[in-house]
Order: sequence, then C-alpha cells, then structure tokens
Amino acid sequence: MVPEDGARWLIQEEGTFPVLKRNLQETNLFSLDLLMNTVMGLSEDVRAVAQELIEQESVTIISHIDADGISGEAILSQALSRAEIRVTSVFVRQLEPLTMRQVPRDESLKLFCDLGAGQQNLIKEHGLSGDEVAIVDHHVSQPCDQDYLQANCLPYGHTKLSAAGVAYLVAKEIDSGNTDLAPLAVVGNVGDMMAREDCGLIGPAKEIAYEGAAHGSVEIRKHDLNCYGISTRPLHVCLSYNDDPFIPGISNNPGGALRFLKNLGVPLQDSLQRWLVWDEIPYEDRRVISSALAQQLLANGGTIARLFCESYLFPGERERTPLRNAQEYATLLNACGRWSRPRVGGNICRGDRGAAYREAEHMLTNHRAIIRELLQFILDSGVTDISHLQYIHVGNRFPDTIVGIGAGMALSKLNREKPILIMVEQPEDPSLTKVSLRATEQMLSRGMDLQEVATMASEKFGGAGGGHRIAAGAFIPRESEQEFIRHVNELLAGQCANKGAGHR
Ligand SMILES: [Mn+2]
Repeated sequence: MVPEDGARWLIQEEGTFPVLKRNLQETNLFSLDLLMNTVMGLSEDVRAVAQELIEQESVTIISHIDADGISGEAILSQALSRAEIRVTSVFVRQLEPLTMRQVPRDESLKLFCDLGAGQQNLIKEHGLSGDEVAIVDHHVSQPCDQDYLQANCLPYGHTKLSAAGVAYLVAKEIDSGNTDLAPLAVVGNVGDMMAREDCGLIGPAKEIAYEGAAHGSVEIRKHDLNCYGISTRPLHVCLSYNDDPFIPGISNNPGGALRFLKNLGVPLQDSLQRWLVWDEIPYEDRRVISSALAQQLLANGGTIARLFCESYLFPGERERTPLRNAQEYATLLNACGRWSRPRVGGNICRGDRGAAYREAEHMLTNHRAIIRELLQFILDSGVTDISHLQYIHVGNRFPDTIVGIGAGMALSKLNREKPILIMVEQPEDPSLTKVSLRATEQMLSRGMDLQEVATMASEKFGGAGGGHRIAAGAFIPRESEQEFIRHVNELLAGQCANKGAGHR
C-alpha cells in the first residue's frame, strides 16, 4: 500500500470536481444517463470494462466478503451468465499475498470487485498482465506502473457510490435489460453506509434506486423513520435501539419507548397480539408517530435533522423478514460473509428463498448473539480514554470479523465525542493485531478522517490499513500496539486542529 501518495492523489482528484460534487448532492433532477454523461470519465470507464467483459469466454470474479462485495459479485456474475460467459467466483476477506493464492492461474479474465484498486502492485506481483485484469471498485486507487482497466467512481468525485453500484452500471452497459438487478445495487450501496451521512442515497446511487422504483422492485419512502430494523423489530424495540439521533426517554430504553407509543393511541399490535413493525404500520399512524418523535426531540433541545431518512424497501419480499429493506438485507449478507459463507449470501442475491435463506437466518441469529456479547464485554471492561480517542483490546475472545461492528455499536453507549479503536488478536498470526476504528458523523464534521488515520498510522509501523472516513481498519505488528495508539491519537488531534484553523 502507498497510503500517503494514495491519499494525496484522492485529495487532488476531488479538488478538480468541487462544483460537480456540489451539484450531485443538491439535486435529484438529473437522470442517471444525464449524470453519467456529465461525468464522462466514469461512463467511459464503465463502457470500457463492459466491452472487455463481453469479449471473454470465461471470467473469474474476485470479490469481497461484505454486503457490497457479495451483492456486487451477484450483479456481475448474473450479467455475465446472461451474456453466456462462463463465470466462477472467489471471495476473499481482503486482498493480500495469502489470499492472492486463491486467484487461479488460468485463461479467464480476472475481474476484481470491491477490491483491487488499492492492491494493484500486488496484482502485478502475482504476475497478472494488463489484458488479464479488470477492476470494479470504489476505493482509493494505488499508483502502479501497470495500467489496469478500471471502473472506479472515486476519482470522479463520487464518494457515495459502492462497488455494487459501479457493478450495476457495468451490468447495464452489458445489457440494458439488467435493470432488474437494481435492488442488489441498492443493498450494496446501503450496506457500505453510502446513505448514512445524507440520510439517503445521492448522485448515481440515488438514480439507481429510482430505476428500481420505476420497474417496481424498489419502494422508496421519503421522510421515513431513520431507524434500523423497520421490517423485523417491534416498533418500540426498534426505536429503543436507535441512537442517531439520540431521543431522550426512548433511545436505549424499550420500556420508555413502549409507554411513549401507547400514549399516542395508535394500534401497536395486530389481531394476533403480534407487535407491529414500522414497515407494516399504516401511513397515517406512521405520520402520528413521526411527528410525536419530532416533538420529543425538539422538547429536549435536539434537532430533527437526522430523525428522517429516505428508505429503500423491496415490496416483492416476504413481510417481516430482513429481505424487506436494504439495511437489513445488507446485514444478512454481512452475517454470511463474516461467518465465512459468502456464497450463501450470493445464493440469496440470486433468489434462493429456501435452504440458503434459512441458513443465513441462522447465521444472523448467531451473528447478533456474539455481537451482543462483544458489546457487553466492552461495556463491562470499560475503555481507556485519552485526549482524542478511546480504545480497548479484546484479546482473542472474539472473531476479528465482528469487532468493527461491535465497535460501532459500543460507540453510542460510550463517550460520543471521541472515535473508538478496538484491537483484536489475529488468529492465524498472533504477531499481528487487527485494529478497527469507528466514528460518528459529528466527529467527521470536526475534521476527523479514520481512513487517513488508519492508513498513515499503520504504514508507520509496517502494517496496512484503509477503509472509509467513518469506519476504518488496519493490521499492525503486535509489539507496536501502544505506539500505534499514541500516533493515531496525535493524527486525530492534528485533523481537528487543521479543521479548526480552516474555519478561522
Ligand atoms: Mn465496498
């Protein structure tokens, strides 16, 4: 990895599109095609990748095990199969020398999805030439003297489009009939938190959702409740789990949430005494509840800016299941990936609602139980609080694939002013420590950028890191843990100071 150069490159590229970026965020009047034309570079790259793909006899997709990678793979492999191109897929937790061995040495074109942009030197070292590779990604690109064919939205200023989103654009370029894959792109975009900061998808990701809505596979609810679990959790439980925004008397308080709802006089249970989920509550009742929640927030001095969001539902899926909305669908896929069964998630994306779905549900239950355990462990053990950071080491008690999620959940129950850093032992290599970092939108607005911190600090100690501004991770040598933390803290302090200086 070349983090410093990579970071600089990203900043420069973003700097050349300031006006365009603002336009993309402020308007939803553009059609996707118009948007793509405005950003000629990306549509040209998408076309070039699609062109290369349809000339192949066989393609090997190498994709990431998270929701974005799983849905991106499902989009690309279905588009290729439909074009009668042979496809095989490989899933990896990350692209590094060890996992590169899973990339076959055969005649097939190697199509990297949701990874690859940042590992081009590794791809080159693996002996793959320019005409054997295509990359569909949305991560910071690594400078490399081999010019690999790449469709990457990031250098064109689209910071809120996931790999599955780019994969969808490629699939549509292969055949305009592939618009039925739009729901999968929505899952990938939402799963990679592309809708979080703006309380909805923006730019090309938003237009993809609207394409799904146009053919009826996606239902878009504007000004919906910005809350996780709207399709599966009883409303009072759903509300109490939510802390963005934090609503006094309701967040972290299921009893309080239930009393609050009962006072409104709207039905909360169906004729079988089953608790209703938000998704199935009638529109008029949802309005009553929404305005009461807004009043509760305002009465406690809060703002309602983050109370509502645009949400994305899938009306074709069974009610009261995680497949009914993009957020919960993404969690289901993440559970599959994190328990090393990404193919189960892939089968769900291809429409299996039988064996694969049952297996995924089972994994989701386990997934949640272990995350709850981790969360409790963090809260019971307590974190170490330093000037710009809070941190904890969980040893080898938890799988390294879930600590990031646990970190994000713990953050709302800890100091909400500082990012959290969690360290976990690497089971395959005890000389390595895996680090996960999580922040809140508020911290980002104070200048913090975890992607930059993770890459720069890990590089200093001979490790590797990356991710997004709000969520990042790294691998570092075990003996550097304490120095690493000190350095992360310094970098965060520097980012806040810079931001402060810029405002003066
Ligand atoms: Mn991604």
